[in-house]
Amino acid sequence: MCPRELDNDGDLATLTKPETKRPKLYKVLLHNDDYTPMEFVVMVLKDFFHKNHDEATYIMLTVHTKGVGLCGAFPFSVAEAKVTKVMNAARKEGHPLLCTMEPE
Ligand code: TYC
Repeated sequence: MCPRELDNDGDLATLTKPETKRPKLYKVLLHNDDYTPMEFVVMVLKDFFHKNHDEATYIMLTVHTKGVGLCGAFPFSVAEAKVTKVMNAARKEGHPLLCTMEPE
């Protein structure tokens, strides 16, 4: 709805300032486990999150040492699709890798 205010005549005046709504974003997270190979996690970060080799390696090592790491932040349906693709790829290869999303 357009924002409105009362002008000094008491009429309704429509403000011209456009509403700029930022879409709500969801963080996609990778979680550490003891079994998923490091190379598989690097591949996931390159193929599904468009990271280069150095970025992917850095994020993978962050997850490995700290337990969790950020892959990126996306609108809900994009984040949901990425989580599904990562989990399907991991299960297909028999890895227990966990990928989750949460509001930013
Ligand atoms: N900890 C795993 C290993 O030592 C590597 C790993 C990194 C697993 C990141 C999951 O999200 C992960 N093989």
